[in-house]
Amino acid sequence: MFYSKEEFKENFVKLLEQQEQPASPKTAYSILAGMVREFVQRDWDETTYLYQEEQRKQLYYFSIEFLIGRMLGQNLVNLSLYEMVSEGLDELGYSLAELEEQEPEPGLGNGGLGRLAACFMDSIASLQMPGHGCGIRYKGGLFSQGLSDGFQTEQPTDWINDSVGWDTRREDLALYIPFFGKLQVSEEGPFKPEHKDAKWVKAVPYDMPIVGAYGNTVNTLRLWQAELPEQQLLPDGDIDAYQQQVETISDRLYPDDSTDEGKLLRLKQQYFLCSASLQTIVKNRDFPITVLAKHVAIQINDTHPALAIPELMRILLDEEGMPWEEAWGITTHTISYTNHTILEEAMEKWSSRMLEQLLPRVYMIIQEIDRRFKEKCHQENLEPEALKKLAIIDDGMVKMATLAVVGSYKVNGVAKLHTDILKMREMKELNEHFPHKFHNKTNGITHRRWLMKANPELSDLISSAIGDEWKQDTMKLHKLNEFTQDSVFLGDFKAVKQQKKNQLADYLLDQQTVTIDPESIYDMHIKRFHGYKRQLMNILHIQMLYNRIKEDASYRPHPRTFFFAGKAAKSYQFAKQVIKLINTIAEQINTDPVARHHLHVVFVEDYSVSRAEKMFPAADISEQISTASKEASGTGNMKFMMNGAITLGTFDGATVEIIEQTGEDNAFIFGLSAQQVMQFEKEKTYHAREFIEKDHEISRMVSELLSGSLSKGPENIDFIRRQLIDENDPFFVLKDIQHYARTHNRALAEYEDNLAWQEMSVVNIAQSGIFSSDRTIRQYSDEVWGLEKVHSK
Ligand code: DL6
Repeated sequence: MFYSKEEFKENFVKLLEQQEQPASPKTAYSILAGMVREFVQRDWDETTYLYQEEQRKQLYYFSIEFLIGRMLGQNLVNLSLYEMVSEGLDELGYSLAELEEQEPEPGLGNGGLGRLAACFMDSIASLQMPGHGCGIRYKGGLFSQGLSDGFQTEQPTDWINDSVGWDTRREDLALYIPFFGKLQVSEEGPFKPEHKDAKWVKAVPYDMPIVGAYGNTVNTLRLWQAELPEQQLLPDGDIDAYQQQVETISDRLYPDDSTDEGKLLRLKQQYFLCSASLQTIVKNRDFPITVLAKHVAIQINDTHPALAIPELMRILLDEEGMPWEEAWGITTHTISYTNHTILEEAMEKWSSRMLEQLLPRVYMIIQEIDRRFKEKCHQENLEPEALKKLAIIDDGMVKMATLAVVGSYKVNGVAKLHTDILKMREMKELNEHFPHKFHNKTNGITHRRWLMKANPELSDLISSAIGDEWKQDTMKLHKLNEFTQDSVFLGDFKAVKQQKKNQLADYLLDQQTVTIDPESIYDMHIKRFHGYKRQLMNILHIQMLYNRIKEDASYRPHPRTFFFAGKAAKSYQFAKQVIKLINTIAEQINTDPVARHHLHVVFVEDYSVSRAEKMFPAADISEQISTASKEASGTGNMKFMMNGAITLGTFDGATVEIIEQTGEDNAFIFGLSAQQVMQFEKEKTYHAREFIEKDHEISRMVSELLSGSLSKGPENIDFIRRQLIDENDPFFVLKDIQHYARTHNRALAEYEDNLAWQEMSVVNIAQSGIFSSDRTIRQYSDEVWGLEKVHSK
């Protein structure tokens, strides 16, 4: 333990001296992380004890992803120890920033949904609420991305072997999960199916402390690891092969599910998470099972943990011996569901055959849920089309979103527009059937990581102007509105922004040997690669700018650096080709003797939480250019806003609400509205070819693209060609690109007026408080979970 700088230094040095000399930064990191881990242990034990003592309702957040990022720095911030430790280390000749870089980063998520789960964990603990995460301890997180000749490369990661161990193995809490086998039902006595010849997997929990700020609450993130069970549960045959099969369950995040084998593994992961987490909740309770819903709330983060519904039913029916109606009542008062996407391809469906083979009893329960629900719907005299939509099992497939809605007491979308689309289109029939289930909870981000930790310079500046209260209540950031005309404050803000831009330039010089002009406008498009996120439109627009510079000697715009960062899913060829296209266009522009003074394209490799922390604070422009109606919410948009970047985007997802906060004068909005997109989709009246034929600039750029000259070979753009031409440009790139170009021009002109730009930035920060995940969590707690704050001291 350490309560002062001197005490910290003394302890640190003592531990350091026990190591080989000179101690490497890695060793120094491990020592420091170990000290912090020990520091939080007492509060963690106390929080756990208090939860048991006070018998308060507990939330369990089930998520297949938790993109938590590095822990050391964030824990120090939340413990209010960051500055003290940083100074202490400085005095000992170490740099805290350098030690933080030694921490292996657990990539236990792909993007938005996983990072949201991590922000929620931070907010729940910081609001001193009893809420815990349940996930999987993937040995290899998301692949690490590299570039080879402009193509994405993928290398496996291994954060566990390299880690200091923030998590603790809890062998005492291990459980067993059955897969495959068959059901045996005895002819006599009550219906009681027995699961025979199952293949057993041992689930071992690893608990990670989630350190809340401002108090002493330390909640738990429980990550399950799959292991070989003990002798008596082993199947006959080759044990080594079985061990390998078992361990693959927690081996990789999101196995490639383009094959049946991949699908089966993914389904195993989902059941493994749900069964292990539910078994622990039920087993370790100290209240009668009949009042489960009073003591426990379970939030399922998208449909990946939707098997929690039939699994809880199984436990209540088979293990607790309850009648169906009672079990159903408890289940549907305990579980609630968040939807994160309306994209057809992301709506999970599992083959009935596969489910039945892998989880015979669970499938039987799903069939019964479906049968009973169909029976109810039939009584409503609905049209056959509506009945089909309401079916859980349809055409040999189980629709997980429908199962999730039917089995939950509340269902939410993640931004107002997204929830409206769910209610009015994607889940219209379900919403009509359950009019009180659907509600909106606009996402949020933890300002403790995305502002206080990522941008201490800006945090200090804000506090110097309006005091510190905003850290506990981000709505207090509103007070910054009084400073939007204050030239001294605006000047200070500009200096901070410049500092962050310089830091990023230094970092990228060091990491990727790219030289960036810190005086240029930093324009950033950082997120997963996907057709609807329209990285393609961005790079094609850049090519149009390049053409203009080459053709028009009077066109010499203010220097801009266009940053791209993000990963493409391994099997998503279109997205991978967009990455290649960006890199070849970048090469052409960055080496052009004239253009390179005005445009610079940088692809930041291996986007991760820690890289994001360096990028958001340095941005001037936040690219939020998804096809309207397609982005459920977005959370990068909020991270940019909180750091004073100006949104250049479409009216989509939570960007709509960002603009509601800032006003259109403090953002740059363009493009089709969600209504228009949906209209075009319905009426099929959009014809991309017209834009190619009629617009000279588009025509030129598209023929360059299709010739393969921008991508070093036509074979490198065949998926892009297919989407843009054969599939008639489903994301309206060519429809929106000219409006996008004009909007960029507007932004550029505005940037020339320095003061006006700083003013817009400050308005953005001042209005960003509502996007703290603390607000989101309060809303979930008040309107869905019913948690109470627990004072841990
Ligand atoms: O809700 C978090 C995040 C949203 O901000 C993004 O708009 C959305 O794309 C993302 N969804 C996923 C996809 N997962 N599934 N299914 O990450 O969720």
